[in-house]
Amino acid sequence: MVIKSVELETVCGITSVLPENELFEVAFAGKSNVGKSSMINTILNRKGMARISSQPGKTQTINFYNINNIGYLVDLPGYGYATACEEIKAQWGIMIENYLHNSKKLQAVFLLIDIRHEPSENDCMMYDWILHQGYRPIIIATKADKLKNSQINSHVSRIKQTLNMGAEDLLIVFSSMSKAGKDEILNVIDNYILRNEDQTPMTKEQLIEKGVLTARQVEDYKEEQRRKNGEANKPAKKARWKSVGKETKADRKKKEQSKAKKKAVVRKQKNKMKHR
Ligand SMILES: Nc1nc2c(ncn2[C@@H]2O[C@H](COP(=O)(O)OP(=O)(O)OP(=O)(O)O)[C@@H](O)[C@H]2O)c(=O)[nH]1
Ligand SMILES: [Mg+2]
Repeated sequence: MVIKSVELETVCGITSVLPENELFEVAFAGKSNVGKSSMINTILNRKGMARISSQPGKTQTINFYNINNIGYLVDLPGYGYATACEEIKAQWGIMIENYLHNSKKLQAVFLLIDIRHEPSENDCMMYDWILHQGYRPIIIATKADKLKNSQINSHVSRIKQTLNMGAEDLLIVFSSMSKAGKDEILNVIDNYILRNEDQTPMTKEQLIEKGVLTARQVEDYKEEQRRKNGEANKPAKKARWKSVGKETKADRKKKEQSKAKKKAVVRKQKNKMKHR
């Protein structure tokens, strides 16, 4: 993706109502000071677009950057900002959760982790929360320039292990200093979210075909389709019954048929015996 235009379109604070955007959204989460805003500036090629600071807690709002009028990069406030008061921290948490839970256009969530450190308890909680919301988190291991090349692999393994990542889950090593990983992030946005021909978001069918969606997202989509087709809940109910080990109508019919078959065989054998 070539960045042609960027505009900070919406800024949401604790009391703001979140926008109902028409275009797709991609969000960047991570603890305070991990380098979210720096990463957004790097991939957008704009030095001062997202405000950065060596003081944690710089981004205190949810910022929606409109790119090329095709979608939004969403800069989230960092969690775990130690010196913020508990009440503010809780409100930020609610704001982030509310956004991740309710956005209808959110297509992917990137979670940034400082490559130098083992993911914290908060990082693990965030990872699980994103999974729970039905997204497959894409990890960006930031500040790679602070490690020697020879250290990178072992730090990556530690992050994957601590977060309990699957072999197919994505992790991108990134540095806003060297710009390493920048193209990879843009490629992920291109390949996982946009159709290459016209740069519009992929349809759910295309995402399923590419294997991008989690099992839960696929189930939700199927359920939505069933509802649209007026078959609300029927197959889902069947699946639910099966999952708790209950017998469905079809199971019962099968059982009865096999009983009848067995009876017929016994009857046949008895008849044979009689005629001997
Ligand atoms: N060496 C190095 N420093 C970085 C890198 N990315 C960010 N930083 C520095 O880390 C500090 C925090 O960066 P931000 O981009 O403001 O972090 P943030 O995650 O947006 O922080 P909050 O807004 O508080 O959530 C700044 O001093 C950056 O210059 C990087 O890749 N390498
Ligand atoms: Mg920030």
